[in-house]
Amino acid sequence: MPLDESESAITIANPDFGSFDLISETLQRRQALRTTDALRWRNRQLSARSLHGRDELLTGLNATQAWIPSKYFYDSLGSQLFEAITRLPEYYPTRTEAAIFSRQIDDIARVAGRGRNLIDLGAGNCEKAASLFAVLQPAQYVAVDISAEYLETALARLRRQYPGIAMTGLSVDMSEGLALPDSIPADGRLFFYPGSSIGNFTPADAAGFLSDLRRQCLQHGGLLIGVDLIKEKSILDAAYDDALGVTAAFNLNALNNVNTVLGSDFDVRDWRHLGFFNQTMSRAEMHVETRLAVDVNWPGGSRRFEAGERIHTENSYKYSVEEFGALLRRTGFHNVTAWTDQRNWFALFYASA
Ligand code: AVI
Repeated sequence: MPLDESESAITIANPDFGSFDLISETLQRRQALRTTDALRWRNRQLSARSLHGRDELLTGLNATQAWIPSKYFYDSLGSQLFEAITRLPEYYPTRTEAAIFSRQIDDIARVAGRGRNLIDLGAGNCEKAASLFAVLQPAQYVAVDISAEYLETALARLRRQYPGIAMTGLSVDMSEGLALPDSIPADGRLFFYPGSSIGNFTPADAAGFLSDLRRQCLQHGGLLIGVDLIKEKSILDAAYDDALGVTAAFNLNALNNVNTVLGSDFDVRDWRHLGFFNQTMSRAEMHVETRLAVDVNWPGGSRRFEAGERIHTENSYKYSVEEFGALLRRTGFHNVTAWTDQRNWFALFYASA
């Protein structure tokens, strides 16, 4: 299928949908609302951006509306809980994305191109990218993740399996920007960002991140990215508040991790998990809420949380295909192609740099 190169359209590669123009009035109104909120959250994050670890945490915990950066979910137990979440019946994104890959893999490889330098952002156990090696035949594989230890184990295994592919592991906290070393050729970079992790950025920060990626591609660069789509509230509510309570454990475990980093004395039994879809903001939100008034102490400080007070722990923005296509184009990408599942719950995008 020829790609649509016009500025205002996106090619939907699912035959169930036709090509169409973007940005209706409703979309613009929703975007404006989200931008205002995004700016508020962004200002909070920006003033905390130059801070790290303890200072960043203290800024969030002392804020009028307290917050904890979502990276604190991912200690070793948190990473395992997240893996468990991806297998829950309610958490559809992982398996829906995998189904799109398996149905559309030949078309994806044709559009994204073979023999590129595949840069896997948030690689984790590298399994998603490795499942594409046979079709994408990357010249080089670069796995980027916050956890160096996790990466090295995964890469050691992959190097034995695929001796013909040069492999590099980079331990980077992507919430602080992404700078790639010169050893990674600037030409032929294919960035791979699956799992809708882009949803954990505000739209404003997502735009900044995508522009950054765009700048890091020279000749023949591109981006293959998974994005969770807006859908019925009840489905999203369940995905972020599952019946087994795994997401609750994942959320509350952030408090344990904060205790480790900060030396604080959060008692998870005093807190309960909240996970729901905020339709106005087009995002799933997670919070922890106190069951009773509690004083939380840490070396050099403390804070009283009144009963029912919340700490905001995560936003997971949901987009329409049109909105995300527009975001890609605004950040300098073109030739946008999207593949969706039959229910239109999740989309995979390829965009040329
Ligand atoms: C990693 N990220 C894309 C997940 C999400 O859906 O936003 C994290 C998550 N939070 C609750 N469940 C899963």
